[in-house]
Amino acid sequence: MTATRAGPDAASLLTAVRGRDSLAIARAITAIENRSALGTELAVAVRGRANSCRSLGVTGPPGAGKSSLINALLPELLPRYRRVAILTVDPSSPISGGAVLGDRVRMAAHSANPDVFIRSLAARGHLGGVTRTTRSVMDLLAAAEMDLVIVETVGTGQSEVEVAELTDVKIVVSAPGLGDEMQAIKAGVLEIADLLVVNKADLPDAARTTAHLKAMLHHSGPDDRRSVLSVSTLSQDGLKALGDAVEAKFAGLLSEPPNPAVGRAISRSMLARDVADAAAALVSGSDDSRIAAILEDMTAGKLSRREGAAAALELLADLDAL
Ligand SMILES: Nc1nc2c(ncn2[C@@H]2O[C@H](COP(=O)(O)OP(=O)(O)OP(=O)(O)O)[C@@H](O)[C@H]2O)c(=O)[nH]1
Ligand SMILES: [Mg+2]
Repeated sequence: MTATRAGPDAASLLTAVRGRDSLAIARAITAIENRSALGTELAVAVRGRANSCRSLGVTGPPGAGKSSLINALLPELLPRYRRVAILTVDPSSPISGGAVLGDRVRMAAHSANPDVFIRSLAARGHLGGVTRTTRSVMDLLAAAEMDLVIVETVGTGQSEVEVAELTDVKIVVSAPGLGDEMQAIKAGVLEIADLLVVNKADLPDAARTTAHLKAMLHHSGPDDRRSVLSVSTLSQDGLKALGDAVEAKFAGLLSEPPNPAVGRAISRSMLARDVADAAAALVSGSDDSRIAAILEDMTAGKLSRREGAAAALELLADLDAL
Protein backbone atom coordinates (compact mmCIF):
# COMPACT_ATOMS: atom_id res chain seq x y z
CA MET A 1 0.00 0.00 0.00
CA THR A 2 1.34 3.41 -0.89
CA ALA A 3 0.16 6.93 -0.14
CA THR A 4 -1.37 7.31 -3.57
CA ARG A 5 -2.86 3.85 -3.82
CA ALA A 6 -6.21 4.04 -5.50
CA GLY A 7 -8.97 1.45 -5.39
CA PRO A 8 -9.82 -0.35 -8.63
CA ASP A 9 -12.47 2.22 -9.48
CA ALA A 10 -10.25 5.23 -8.86
CA ALA A 11 -7.30 3.61 -10.64
CA SER A 12 -9.21 2.82 -13.81
CA LEU A 13 -10.92 6.21 -13.77
CA LEU A 14 -7.51 7.89 -13.44
CA THR A 15 -6.16 5.91 -16.37
CA ALA A 16 -9.08 7.14 -18.47
CA VAL A 17 -8.52 10.72 -17.22
CA ARG A 18 -4.86 10.51 -18.21
CA GLY A 19 -6.04 9.19 -21.57
CA ARG A 20 -7.96 12.49 -21.98
CA ASP A 21 -11.36 10.80 -21.92
CA SER A 22 -13.73 13.72 -21.31
CA LEU A 23 -16.52 11.59 -19.83
CA ALA A 24 -14.05 10.19 -17.31
CA ILE A 25 -12.79 13.70 -16.55
CA ALA A 26 -16.37 14.89 -15.93
CA ARG A 27 -17.08 11.88 -13.69
CA ALA A 28 -13.90 12.42 -11.71
CA ILE A 29 -14.72 16.11 -11.18
CA THR A 30 -18.20 15.21 -9.91
CA ALA A 31 -16.66 12.77 -7.43
CA ILE A 32 -14.22 15.46 -6.22
CA GLU A 33 -17.06 18.00 -5.89
CA ASN A 34 -19.18 15.54 -3.93
CA ARG A 35 -16.25 14.71 -1.66
CA SER A 36 -17.10 11.06 -2.01
CA ALA A 37 -14.53 8.43 -1.01
CA LEU A 38 -13.73 8.06 -4.71
CA GLY A 39 -13.30 11.83 -5.01
CA THR A 40 -10.93 11.98 -2.06
CA GLU A 41 -8.87 9.14 -3.47
CA LEU A 42 -8.65 10.88 -6.82
CA ALA A 43 -7.79 14.24 -5.25
CA VAL A 44 -4.96 12.69 -3.26
CA ALA A 45 -3.66 10.78 -6.27
CA VAL A 46 -3.40 13.85 -8.52
CA ARG A 47 -2.37 16.34 -5.84
CA GLY A 48 0.29 18.88 -6.65
CA ARG A 49 1.60 17.07 -9.69
CA ALA A 50 4.07 19.51 -11.17
CA ASN A 51 3.75 19.52 -14.92
CA SER A 52 3.53 22.03 -17.69
CA CYS A 53 -0.14 22.90 -17.16
CA ARG A 54 -0.56 26.67 -16.82
CA SER A 55 -3.45 28.37 -15.06
CA LEU A 56 -5.17 31.65 -15.81
CA GLY A 57 -7.65 33.36 -13.48
CA VAL A 58 -10.34 35.62 -14.92
CA THR A 59 -12.13 37.59 -12.23
CA GLY A 60 -14.24 40.75 -12.03
CA PRO A 61 -17.70 42.03 -11.11
CA PRO A 62 -20.87 40.25 -12.28
CA GLY A 63 -21.70 41.12 -15.86
CA ALA A 64 -18.26 42.55 -16.73
CA GLY A 65 -18.08 40.05 -19.56
CA LYS A 66 -15.72 37.45 -18.11
CA SER A 67 -17.39 34.51 -19.86
CA SER A 68 -17.69 36.43 -23.13
CA LEU A 69 -14.03 37.37 -22.87
CA ILE A 70 -12.85 33.80 -22.26
CA ASN A 71 -14.98 32.66 -25.18
CA ALA A 72 -13.63 35.38 -27.47
CA LEU A 73 -10.05 34.82 -26.34
CA LEU A 74 -10.09 31.07 -27.02
CA PRO A 75 -9.18 31.42 -30.72
CA GLU A 76 -6.11 33.39 -29.55
CA LEU A 77 -5.22 30.91 -26.83
CA LEU A 78 -5.78 27.56 -28.55
CA PRO A 79 -2.89 27.93 -31.05
CA ARG A 80 -0.59 28.76 -28.10
CA TYR A 81 -1.89 26.26 -25.52
CA ARG A 82 -3.32 23.31 -27.33
CA ARG A 83 -5.69 21.84 -24.78
CA VAL A 84 -7.67 24.33 -22.73
CA ALA A 85 -10.03 23.69 -19.80
CA ILE A 86 -12.43 26.34 -18.49
CA LEU A 87 -13.83 26.25 -14.97
CA THR A 88 -16.45 28.73 -13.82
CA VAL A 89 -16.67 29.08 -10.06
CA ASP A 90 -19.14 31.27 -8.25
CA PRO A 91 -18.72 30.89 -4.51
CA SER A 92 -21.26 33.59 -3.71
CA SER A 93 -24.23 31.90 -5.36
CA PRO A 94 -24.54 28.28 -4.26
CA ILE A 95 -27.42 27.46 -6.59
CA SER A 96 -26.40 27.12 -10.22
CA GLY A 97 -28.77 29.66 -11.69
CA GLY A 98 -28.95 31.90 -14.69
CA ALA A 99 -25.32 32.95 -14.64
CA VAL A 100 -24.09 29.42 -15.13
CA LEU A 101 -26.64 28.78 -17.84
CA GLY A 102 -25.52 32.02 -19.50
CA ASP A 103 -21.89 30.88 -19.32
CA ARG A 104 -22.84 27.61 -21.00
CA VAL A 105 -24.63 29.41 -23.81
CA ARG A 106 -21.79 31.86 -24.31
CA MET A 107 -19.22 29.11 -24.52
CA ALA A 108 -21.35 26.66 -26.49
CA ALA A 109 -19.51 27.52 -29.70
CA HIS A 110 -16.43 25.77 -28.34
CA SER A 111 -18.05 22.86 -26.55
CA ALA A 112 -17.81 20.57 -29.58
CA ASN A 113 -14.06 21.11 -29.82
CA PRO A 114 -12.27 18.06 -28.34
CA ASP A 115 -9.41 20.32 -27.19
CA VAL A 116 -11.75 22.44 -25.05
CA PHE A 117 -13.22 21.20 -21.77
CA ILE A 118 -15.82 23.40 -20.05
CA ARG A 119 -17.21 22.88 -16.59
CA SER A 120 -19.15 24.92 -14.03
CA LEU A 121 -18.29 24.11 -10.45
CA ALA A 122 -21.37 24.12 -8.26
CA ALA A 123 -19.80 25.94 -5.38
CA ARG A 124 -21.44 24.91 -2.19
CA GLY A 125 -20.19 25.06 1.33
CA HIS A 126 -17.70 27.41 2.87
CA LEU A 127 -14.92 29.31 1.25
CA GLY A 128 -12.08 26.97 2.23
CA GLY A 129 -14.04 24.10 0.70
CA VAL A 130 -14.58 25.95 -2.56
CA THR A 131 -10.91 26.80 -2.82
CA ARG A 132 -9.88 23.25 -2.01
CA THR A 133 -12.29 21.65 -4.46
CA THR A 134 -11.19 24.04 -7.20
CA ARG A 135 -7.56 23.23 -6.56
CA SER A 136 -8.19 19.49 -6.68
CA VAL A 137 -10.13 19.88 -9.92
CA MET A 138 -7.25 21.91 -11.38
CA ASP A 139 -4.82 19.15 -10.36
CA LEU A 140 -7.08 16.62 -12.05
CA LEU A 141 -7.19 18.68 -15.25
CA ALA A 142 -3.39 18.87 -15.18
CA ALA A 143 -3.35 15.08 -14.91
CA ALA A 144 -5.65 15.02 -17.95
CA GLU A 145 -2.84 16.75 -19.84
CA MET A 146 -4.51 20.09 -20.24
CA ASP A 147 -2.04 22.77 -21.31
CA LEU A 148 -4.04 25.63 -19.84
CA VAL A 149 -6.77 25.80 -17.18
CA ILE A 150 -8.82 29.00 -17.07
CA VAL A 151 -10.76 29.70 -13.87
CA GLU A 152 -13.60 32.25 -14.01
CA THR A 153 -14.68 33.72 -10.68
CA VAL A 154 -16.92 36.63 -9.77
CA GLY A 155 -14.54 39.03 -8.09
CA THR A 156 -16.37 40.83 -5.36
CA GLY A 157 -14.92 39.56 -2.13
CA GLN A 158 -12.20 37.71 -0.32
CA SER A 159 -13.45 34.23 -1.18
CA GLU A 160 -13.29 34.94 -4.88
CA VAL A 161 -9.84 36.44 -4.51
CA GLU A 162 -8.73 33.29 -2.75
CA VAL A 163 -9.97 31.10 -5.59
CA ALA A 164 -8.35 33.41 -8.12
CA GLU A 165 -5.06 33.12 -6.23
CA LEU A 166 -4.87 29.46 -7.18
CA THR A 167 -3.91 30.58 -10.68
CA ASP A 168 -0.48 31.60 -11.98
CA VAL A 169 -1.66 34.62 -14.00
CA LYS A 170 -4.70 36.67 -13.06
CA ILE A 171 -6.80 38.91 -15.29
CA VAL A 172 -9.18 41.35 -13.61
CA VAL A 173 -11.99 42.41 -15.95
CA SER A 174 -14.10 45.50 -15.55
CA ALA A 175 -16.51 47.28 -17.86
CA PRO A 176 -18.27 50.61 -18.19
CA GLY A 177 -21.68 51.04 -16.64
CA LEU A 178 -21.20 48.82 -13.63
CA GLY A 179 -21.46 51.74 -11.20
CA ASP A 180 -21.05 50.53 -7.65
CA GLU A 181 -19.48 47.35 -8.86
CA MET A 182 -16.33 49.33 -9.47
CA GLN A 183 -16.05 49.63 -5.70
CA ALA A 184 -15.60 45.89 -5.55
CA ILE A 185 -12.53 46.18 -7.70
CA LYS A 186 -11.11 48.68 -5.24
CA ALA A 187 -11.50 46.32 -2.34
CA GLY A 188 -8.62 43.96 -2.85
CA VAL A 189 -9.31 42.49 -6.25
CA LEU A 190 -7.05 45.03 -7.91
CA GLU A 191 -3.99 43.92 -5.96
CA ILE A 192 -4.09 40.40 -7.33
CA ALA A 193 -4.27 41.47 -10.99
CA ASP A 194 -1.40 40.73 -13.35
CA LEU A 195 -3.42 42.12 -16.25
CA LEU A 196 -6.19 44.70 -16.06
CA VAL A 197 -8.79 44.60 -18.78
CA VAL A 198 -11.61 47.00 -19.56
CA ASN A 199 -14.12 45.06 -21.61
CA LYS A 200 -16.95 46.52 -23.74
CA ALA A 201 -14.63 49.09 -25.33
CA ASP A 202 -17.37 49.56 -27.91
CA LEU A 203 -19.49 51.39 -25.31
CA PRO A 204 -19.17 55.18 -25.10
CA ASP A 205 -18.22 55.20 -21.42
CA ALA A 206 -15.29 52.82 -21.85
CA ALA A 207 -12.63 55.54 -22.00
CA ARG A 208 -13.86 56.95 -18.70
CA THR A 209 -13.70 53.50 -17.05
CA THR A 210 -10.15 53.02 -18.34
CA ALA A 211 -9.11 56.44 -16.99
CA HIS A 212 -10.76 55.65 -13.66
CA LEU A 213 -8.90 52.34 -13.39
CA LYS A 214 -5.58 53.98 -14.27
CA ALA A 215 -6.18 56.57 -11.56
CA MET A 216 -6.90 53.79 -9.06
CA LEU A 217 -3.66 52.05 -10.01
CA HIS A 218 -1.71 55.25 -9.57
CA HIS A 219 -3.38 55.79 -6.23
CA SER A 220 -2.52 52.30 -4.99
CA GLY A 221 1.15 52.93 -5.80
CA PRO A 222 2.68 55.56 -8.05
CA ASP A 223 5.21 52.97 -9.25
CA ASP A 224 2.53 50.61 -10.48
CA ARG A 225 3.43 49.98 -14.09
CA ARG A 226 0.59 47.66 -14.91
CA SER A 227 -1.13 48.77 -18.05
CA VAL A 228 -4.85 48.68 -18.65
CA LEU A 229 -5.85 46.79 -21.77
CA SER A 230 -9.01 47.74 -23.53
CA VAL A 231 -10.97 45.05 -25.39
CA SER A 232 -14.37 44.42 -26.89
CA THR A 233 -15.65 40.89 -27.30
CA LEU A 234 -18.31 42.37 -29.55
CA SER A 235 -16.01 44.08 -32.08
CA GLN A 236 -13.10 41.70 -31.27
CA ASP A 237 -10.82 44.70 -30.72
CA GLY A 238 -7.84 44.15 -28.45
CA LEU A 239 -8.09 40.36 -28.28
CA LYS A 240 -4.79 39.66 -30.03
CA ALA A 241 -3.00 42.16 -27.77
CA LEU A 242 -4.52 40.45 -24.73
CA GLY A 243 -3.48 37.01 -26.01
CA ASP A 244 0.07 38.33 -26.42
CA ALA A 245 0.00 39.87 -22.94
CA VAL A 246 -1.14 36.58 -21.39
CA GLU A 247 1.62 34.70 -23.19
CA ALA A 248 4.20 37.27 -22.06
CA LYS A 249 3.06 36.89 -18.44
CA PHE A 250 3.43 33.11 -18.58
CA ALA A 251 6.84 33.49 -20.20
CA GLY A 252 7.78 35.96 -17.45
CA LEU A 253 6.83 33.42 -14.78
CA LEU A 254 9.29 30.96 -16.25
CA SER A 255 12.16 33.43 -16.26
CA GLU A 256 11.49 35.06 -12.88
CA PRO A 257 12.76 33.27 -9.80
CA PRO A 258 9.76 31.83 -7.96
CA ASN A 259 8.62 33.98 -5.08
CA PRO A 260 7.58 31.66 -2.26
CA ALA A 261 5.40 34.36 -0.71
CA VAL A 262 3.14 34.75 -3.69
CA GLY A 263 3.91 31.57 -5.66
CA ARG A 264 1.12 29.06 -5.70
CA ALA A 265 -0.65 30.30 -2.64
CA ILE A 266 -0.39 27.03 -0.81
CA SER A 267 -0.92 28.17 2.73
CA ARG A 268 -0.03 26.27 5.85
CA SER A 269 -3.70 25.60 6.58
CA MET A 270 -4.25 24.24 3.08
CA LEU A 271 -1.31 21.89 3.54
CA ALA A 272 -2.74 20.77 6.88
CA ARG A 273 -6.03 19.96 5.15
CA ASP A 274 -4.09 18.02 2.52
CA VAL A 275 -2.53 15.94 5.28
CA ALA A 276 -5.99 15.32 6.75
CA ASP A 277 -7.37 14.36 3.32
CA ALA A 278 -4.51 11.98 2.65
CA ALA A 279 -4.90 10.37 6.09
CA ALA A 280 -8.66 9.98 5.56
CA ALA A 281 -8.07 8.33 2.20
CA LEU A 282 -5.54 5.93 3.73
CA VAL A 283 -7.89 4.97 6.56
CA SER A 284 -10.94 4.51 4.36
CA GLY A 285 -8.91 2.65 1.74
CA SER A 286 -7.33 0.26 4.25
CA ASP A 287 -8.59 -3.29 4.54
CA ASP A 288 -6.56 -4.01 7.67
CA SER A 289 -8.74 -5.48 10.42
CA ARG A 290 -6.96 -3.45 13.10
CA ILE A 291 -8.03 -0.22 11.39
CA ALA A 292 -11.59 -1.55 11.31
CA ALA A 293 -11.32 -2.30 15.04
CA ILE A 294 -10.17 1.26 15.77
CA LEU A 295 -13.14 2.66 13.84
CA GLU A 296 -15.50 0.34 15.74
CA ASP A 297 -14.05 1.47 19.07
CA MET A 298 -14.59 5.07 18.01
CA THR A 299 -18.19 4.31 17.05
CA ALA A 300 -18.74 2.65 20.41
CA GLY A 301 -17.27 5.66 22.21
CA LYS A 302 -14.32 3.67 23.61
CA LEU A 303 -11.85 5.90 21.76
CA SER A 304 -12.09 9.65 21.24
CA ARG A 305 -11.65 10.99 17.72
CA ARG A 306 -8.21 12.22 18.66
CA GLU A 307 -7.17 8.86 20.16
CA GLY A 308 -8.59 7.04 17.17
CA ALA A 309 -6.69 9.28 14.75
CA ALA A 310 -3.42 8.78 16.62
CA ALA A 311 -3.89 5.00 16.78
CA ALA A 312 -4.83 4.75 13.10
CA LEU A 313 -1.87 6.87 11.98
CA GLU A 314 0.56 4.85 14.12
CA LEU A 315 -0.78 1.64 12.64
CA LEU A 316 -0.60 2.98 9.09
CA ALA A 317 3.02 4.04 9.67
CA ASP A 318 3.78 0.48 10.85
CA LEU A 319 2.07 -0.89 7.80
CA ASP A 320 4.47 1.18 5.70
CA ALA A 321 1.54 3.02 4.21
CA LEU A 322 2.87 6.52 4.70
N1 LIG B 1 -21.42 46.00 -25.51
C1 LIG B 1 -20.76 44.91 -25.13
N2 LIG B 1 -21.37 43.98 -24.37
C2 LIG B 1 -20.68 42.89 -24.00
C3 LIG B 1 -19.33 42.70 -24.39
N3 LIG B 1 -18.89 41.52 -23.85
C4 LIG B 1 -19.93 41.02 -23.15
N4 LIG B 1 -21.01 41.83 -23.23
C5 LIG B 1 -22.34 41.61 -22.61
O1 LIG B 1 -22.23 41.72 -21.21
C6 LIG B 1 -23.16 40.85 -20.57
C7 LIG B 1 -22.44 40.00 -19.53
O2 LIG B 1 -21.53 39.13 -20.18
P1 LIG B 1 -20.94 37.83 -19.48
O3 LIG B 1 -19.88 37.33 -20.37
O4 LIG B 1 -22.02 36.91 -19.08
O5 LIG B 1 -20.34 38.47 -18.16
P2 LIG B 1 -19.73 37.70 -16.89
O6 LIG B 1 -18.75 38.63 -16.29
O7 LIG B 1 -19.25 36.36 -17.25
O8 LIG B 1 -21.01 37.60 -15.98
P3 LIG B 1 -21.23 36.65 -14.69
O9 LIG B 1 -20.61 35.31 -15.00
O10 LIG B 1 -22.71 36.59 -14.55
O11 LIG B 1 -20.57 37.35 -13.54
C8 LIG B 1 -23.79 40.02 -21.67
O12 LIG B 1 -25.05 40.54 -21.94
C9 LIG B 1 -22.85 40.21 -22.84
O13 LIG B 1 -23.51 40.10 -24.07
C10 LIG B 1 -18.71 43.69 -25.23
O14 LIG B 1 -17.54 43.62 -25.62
N5 LIG B 1 -19.47 44.78 -25.54
MG1 LIG C 1 -19.73 34.46 -16.46
